[in-house]
Amino acid sequence: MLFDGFNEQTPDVDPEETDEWVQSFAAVVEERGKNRARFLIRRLMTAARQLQVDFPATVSSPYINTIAPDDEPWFPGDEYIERRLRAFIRWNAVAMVTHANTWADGIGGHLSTFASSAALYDVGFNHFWRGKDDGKPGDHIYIQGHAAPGIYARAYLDGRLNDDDLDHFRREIGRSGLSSYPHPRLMPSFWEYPTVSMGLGPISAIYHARFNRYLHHRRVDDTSESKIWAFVGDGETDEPETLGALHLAARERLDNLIFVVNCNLQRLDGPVRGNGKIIQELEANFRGSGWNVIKVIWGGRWDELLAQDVDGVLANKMLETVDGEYQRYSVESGAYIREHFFGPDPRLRQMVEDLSDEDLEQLPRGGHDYKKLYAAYHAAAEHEGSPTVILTKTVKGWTLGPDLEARNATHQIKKLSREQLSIIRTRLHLESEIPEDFDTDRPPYYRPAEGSDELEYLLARRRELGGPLPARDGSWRRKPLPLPSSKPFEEMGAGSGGQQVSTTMAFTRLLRALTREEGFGERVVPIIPDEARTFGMDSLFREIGIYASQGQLYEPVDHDLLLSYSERQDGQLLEEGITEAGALASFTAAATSYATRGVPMVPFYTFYSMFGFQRVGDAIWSLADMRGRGFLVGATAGRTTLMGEGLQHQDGHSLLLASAVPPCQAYDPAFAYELGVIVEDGLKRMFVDNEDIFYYLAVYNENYLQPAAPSDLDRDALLAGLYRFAAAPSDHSCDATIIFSGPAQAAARSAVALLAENHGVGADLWSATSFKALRDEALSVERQNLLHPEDPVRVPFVTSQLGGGTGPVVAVTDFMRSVPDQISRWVGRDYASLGTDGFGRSDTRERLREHFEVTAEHIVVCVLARLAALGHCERSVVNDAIQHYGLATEIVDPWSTGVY
Ligand SMILES: Cc1ncc(C[n+]2csc(CCOP(=O)(O)OP(=O)(O)O)c2C)c(N)n1
Ligand SMILES: [Mg+2]
Repeated sequence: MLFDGFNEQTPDVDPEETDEWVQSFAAVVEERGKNRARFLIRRLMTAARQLQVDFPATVSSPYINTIAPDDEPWFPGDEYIERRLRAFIRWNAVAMVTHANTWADGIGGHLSTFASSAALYDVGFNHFWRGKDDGKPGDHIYIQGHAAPGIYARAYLDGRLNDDDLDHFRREIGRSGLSSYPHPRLMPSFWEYPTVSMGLGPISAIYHARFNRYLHHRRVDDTSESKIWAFVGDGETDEPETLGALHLAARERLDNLIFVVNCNLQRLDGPVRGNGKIIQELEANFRGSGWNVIKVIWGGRWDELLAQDVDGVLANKMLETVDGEYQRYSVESGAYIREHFFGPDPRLRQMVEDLSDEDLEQLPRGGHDYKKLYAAYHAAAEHEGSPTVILTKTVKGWTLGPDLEARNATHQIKKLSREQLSIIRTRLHLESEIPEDFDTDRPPYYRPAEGSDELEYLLARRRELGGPLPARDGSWRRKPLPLPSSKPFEEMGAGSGGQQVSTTMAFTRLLRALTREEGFGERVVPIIPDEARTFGMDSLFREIGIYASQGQLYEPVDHDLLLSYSERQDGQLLEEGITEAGALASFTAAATSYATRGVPMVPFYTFYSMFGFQRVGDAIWSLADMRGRGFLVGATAGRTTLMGEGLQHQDGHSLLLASAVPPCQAYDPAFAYELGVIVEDGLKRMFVDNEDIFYYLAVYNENYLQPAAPSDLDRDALLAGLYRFAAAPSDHSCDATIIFSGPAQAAARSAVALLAENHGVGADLWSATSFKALRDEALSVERQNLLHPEDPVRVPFVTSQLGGGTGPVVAVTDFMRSVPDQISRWVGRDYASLGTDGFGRSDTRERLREHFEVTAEHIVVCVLARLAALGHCERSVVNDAIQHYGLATEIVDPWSTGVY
């Protein structure tokens, strides 16, 4: 029994009529076969649509092109010249990679990805993608990372790269060479979007398209003329990030977004879906998610065959054949294809009777047929109301000859033999351009002469479309960003008076104040993945509005409350829901808007610190590559400060992970005024000095009195990572120094008092706002001293700061000890650290701090132990203190002690 919720529960008003329809359908199946039956159902559905009878869309269609030949628009290009140009580009890409691997065997580079997608790019470059001339931002193109050689090869033709540049593919040290993949960090005026970490390109493209809408709806920037085109590998669609946000694109009706999936049926090791059909699978996924799907499977020469397919047997065979077999047909002879594809069914065999074996070998796939591609791109660009995906079938390694085309190893082949190169030369009809006796190790590049038809055509196409692509550098139209007044930062500097406030609350206050700043406020982009209430940010909902492309179509349940949930088309807050990957992609779009659109935006993305670097670390790396600017705010930080939540939530290592990301400015402020100084300086560094850096700020949820900034605050030292918070109390027999970060300030301050009162030790107190900054500076000084022995020796900042004190230095933070240990080499004094290594636990703050041995008493004992080790006091003093404070001495968490 087949259950169908609709049929089961809807009364049949005319069972007789229903029966007639069902019987006739059964008769069609019986007499004319299943293909005819399928055809009729599809026709009925089309008719229903035409008569405006709503019907849920089916998720898959036959394995043929979506656009019928009769519906293809006229192709406006010069086919001959375009094919010639494509041949030059193909050849130059091969020559460049081959040459690189002669220079350094094993240096790598990819041939087969671009070979499969050359036409996909050319049709876009020649006919669709708008450049950035005349101060326009143009279209945004996410290029498959492994197709980079082909993009360089085109830039060589349009004159942006020369022979020397191509000779420096994958040779970046010493001279700016061509990066292996799209890396804006390495080629900042060329590449815009790093795509080579699979999955990040597609999700970034989706959120970028949504961010363009956001800019438009908020009237910050007119984005109506720009489309986002994202090229995706079919293997890449296995990444959860690739398909994970499709629903958002459909829900937001992002018709400014076009995906092109290069379905060459192969990934690195072998077939993507040998036993299935990746195009059909993706069609169902995209259609089910609400996308417009255009399939470009067959090249033009198949049209005649399909036109003869009155019984639908060819379409059926196409549908039944699995991808593993299609891959095989790409490498087999025409005779084999005749035998195995057309052969088994006499009707099919007859269909190709007049075609030679050679003809059969040359029945191309849709992704190599630029007219089919043109039709698809045209339809996609015109489509309204939803995003479009073009699923296009290609052959991996196309035109690279029998050793590479569709071979399982093709992805990894980097260097070609003379014979292989000769085959390509012939296949591309380059006998007159490339001499027969070309140098195998260094095949020549080919650029048509100035004034030649080909070059003129290529340049004219790009001129018409607004200049060459890819190109990055928003300075061509940069809208200035006026900085906020000093008022919001002065508020931070004033402290919290008698009120106990957490640094998260202080941050929220600062963010709110920044959004109100005349001229600056509108560029602030607060981003939250469904945790606003946790961070006390729900106050922003009503005030600045939550962005919703359709506004608010309902009256919210809390409409009568002051902080009601307020969605608006011009809302400023991006409430992303539970998707850190999506929120980070959103942040990336905002953080790079200064370059991609010439409109600097200032994103503040606030998240559970545990679900930042650990969860989406690769996306943050990509943000760094893209030279993103903005503030990542890791809230509820600290392994003991976030009490109750336990092992999965308590973060004691995000600062360590942040320390691995070069441009990331990782700060761990203890007080509101520190936060204010850091943010104020950050805005200046990123948006006035144009430094391509971003910030990571750890903020916490422990409430305490926020002191006012000391009148003699050394701002430069605070920003450099370490400043003296308090001098040691006077009248003591021994000296020591205690360094704290973040909420460890309380224990550190108490420890100072205990040391003075109970042990006669005077400790001065320092706040370390950034161990990363201290380490980075020390490393550069160290290098300077190493390689410039004749120059006066320079002293790292951290050494000079602590050098004035005596006795041991003890650092304590709510992070694992590796964070403060980053500076140990340069402290210049006896150095020990306390921290929260190991897994978190659910308990109260106090008990957690006892467990991790970071209480004031533990700090005291640590200071005494170091003093004893230095011979400044008796060892018995330490033992007495342990007894006095009742510290546990047994091992309860071997992970935190380093036993393992
Ligand atoms: C996150 C990530 N994992 C693995 C890789 C290594 N890798 C590079 S290319 C590739 C295969 C790509 O296949 P597909 O997406 O089908 O692209 P094609 O080259 O076939 O067009 C893999 C696994 C990567 N670049 N990124
Ligand atoms: Mg592939």
